[in-house]
Amino acid sequence: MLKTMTLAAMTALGALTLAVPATAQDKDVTITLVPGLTTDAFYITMNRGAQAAAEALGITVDFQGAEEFDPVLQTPVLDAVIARGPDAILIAPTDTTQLIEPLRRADEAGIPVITVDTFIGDGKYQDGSGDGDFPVSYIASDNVGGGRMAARFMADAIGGKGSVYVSNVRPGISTTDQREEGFKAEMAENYPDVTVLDTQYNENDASLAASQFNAVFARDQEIKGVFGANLFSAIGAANGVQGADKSGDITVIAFDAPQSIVDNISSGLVDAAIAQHPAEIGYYGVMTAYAHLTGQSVPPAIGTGFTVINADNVDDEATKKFIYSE
Ligand code: T6T
Repeated sequence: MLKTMTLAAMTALGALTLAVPATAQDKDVTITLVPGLTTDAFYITMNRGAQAAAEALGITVDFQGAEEFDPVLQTPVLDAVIARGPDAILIAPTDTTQLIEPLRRADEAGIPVITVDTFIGDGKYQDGSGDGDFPVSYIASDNVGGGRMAARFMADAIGGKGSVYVSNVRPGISTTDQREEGFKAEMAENYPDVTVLDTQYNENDASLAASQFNAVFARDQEIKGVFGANLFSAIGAANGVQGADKSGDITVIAFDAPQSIVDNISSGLVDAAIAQHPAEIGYYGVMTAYAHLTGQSVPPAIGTGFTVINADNVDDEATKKFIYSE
């Protein structure tokens, strides 16, 4: 086939093959990762995965965020990032609606947006519907499924009956809303003798979550369990149970796996932690951005995994890599 090609055709083909991958390879690529907050072991671990991908690709990923999980603080950080003009933005938006317009500014400036961990709008991107349809892709855990897993562990631990509640951050965060939704749906569908009491919202403050446990326990001494729907909620729930001297009597199921929660599993204070794979989210987030920047089509959503840590595997060598970095 090649032998019969004219010189002109071969030259044209050569020009074409050179032109296609030029976008990202002809210059240094910089991707900015904007976490929900900078000091959370979950996002620190996500950045570790993102840096591993950056190293593999020979590109730069920088990490710019606010110190609290708050859309009012995240928006000016994002505006400053947009002004610097990275090639792509990976972001964990801290509110499903309040980050839509700020992220639209990035999109309108020609900076592709990929959301990691949390989503904006309905979380279904590039399907032609909804206000927040423009991000290229969403890379995250299955948070509804994770909430359902938490409910099953809780129900098994309390013998399928009794009152429990969800310690959560605040409404409007896609991840934690979906975990609560999954938890309640699983209980309603499969555990009719479990009563889920009102959710306690703690603003991502573990101390508040601990004092909320005391208040709930003061009202209902028969309470059987708490589901801490993210790292700070879980730490607070565990501290509350320990402070009330109820370790072993009241079940704590944690979402997320910082070292302190893993230590609490070893001591018996926490029954199980649903560890997300934040490094995987960061790694695939960067790979997806790079694929998009180099002209590949990318899936609008990528689901990452979980590892459940409990008394059975807490000491296993294989479990260690799922404990979040600090
Ligand atoms: O649970 C994670 C993350 O998935 C969530 O969106 C916010 O809270 C964490 O960062 C843990 O603190």
